[in-house]
Amino acid sequence: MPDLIFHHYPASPFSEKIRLIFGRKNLRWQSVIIPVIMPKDDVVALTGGYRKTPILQIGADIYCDTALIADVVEELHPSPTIYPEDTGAEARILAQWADSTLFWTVIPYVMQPAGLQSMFGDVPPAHVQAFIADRKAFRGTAPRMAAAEAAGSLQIYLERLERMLSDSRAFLLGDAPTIADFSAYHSFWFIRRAGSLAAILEPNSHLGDWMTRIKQIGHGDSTELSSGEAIDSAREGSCAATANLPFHDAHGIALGEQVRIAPTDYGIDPVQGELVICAANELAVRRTDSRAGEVIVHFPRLGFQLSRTA
Ligand SMILES: N[C@@H](CCC(=O)N[C@@H](CS)C(=O)NCC(=O)O)C(=O)O
Repeated sequence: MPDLIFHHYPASPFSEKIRLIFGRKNLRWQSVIIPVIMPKDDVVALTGGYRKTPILQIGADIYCDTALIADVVEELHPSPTIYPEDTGAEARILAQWADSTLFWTVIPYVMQPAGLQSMFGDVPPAHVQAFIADRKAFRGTAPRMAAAEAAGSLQIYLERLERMLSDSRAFLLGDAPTIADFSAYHSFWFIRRAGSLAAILEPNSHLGDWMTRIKQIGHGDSTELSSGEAIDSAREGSCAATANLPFHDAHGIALGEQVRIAPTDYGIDPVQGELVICAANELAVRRTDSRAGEVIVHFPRLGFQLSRTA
């Protein structure tokens, strides 16, 4: 099996989603800790511009966005599945809601002064200011919910999920965890780190028990790798074959053309290269970096925009 090189940082909720999936599948993986704010020169050497956290590297293949990372991990290690035959489609839709709507309700809730105080208690003020400035630029023009709306909405979402779990179900869609559980969990994991604001979770005892069950899954078995070693591994590694995924045209852009791919929501830094995968669920470009050599950077189709470079 190819080595899984995971680029992340401990406090990242989306990284926690994938660390738990590694745990569920009892995997060994290599852990590269990356900076929390820009600059992220070693990340960008691999991705060509994409800066969100986390990314998964397998040799010279770089996978962006946890929706795609989860699919890649499932394909390599199908058992136990996180996309069961009977509930896989519901799980994906619930996961997409959790990774977008729920997550962007939790962020403004946690980023209130009380949450910031808990998370950055001992951090020098200059670092906190640098973090706030970085995330302001990262969000760009994406609308931001006020803390009061976030708290009110969160209450409703919590009650709905609590009701799903109270139906004597161990996990959101049945007896085993699916992608929906991992996607919903990481937002609540983030709230737990926000000191007194975590009290909003307390009335929901089924949700609390569910969080305990998910936490117990653990993170599998990781060993540390430096970002320089990861770049060496890309330069020395090979890329996976790209020809086996059927071409799925929605843009009138052919394989082999020079393109730009960027997230549609926030952190919209584009990646440029030669289009080598344009499949139903996945896009990828081949690009060359002076340090990482030739790499293929992969994205899910959902949440990304593809355009021809001028
Ligand atoms: N849709 C993305 C969202 C990833 C995301 O928003 N990650 C946050 C951290 S949890 C991030 O990139 N923050 C800015 C940064 O780390 O530079 C995914 O599923 O991977």
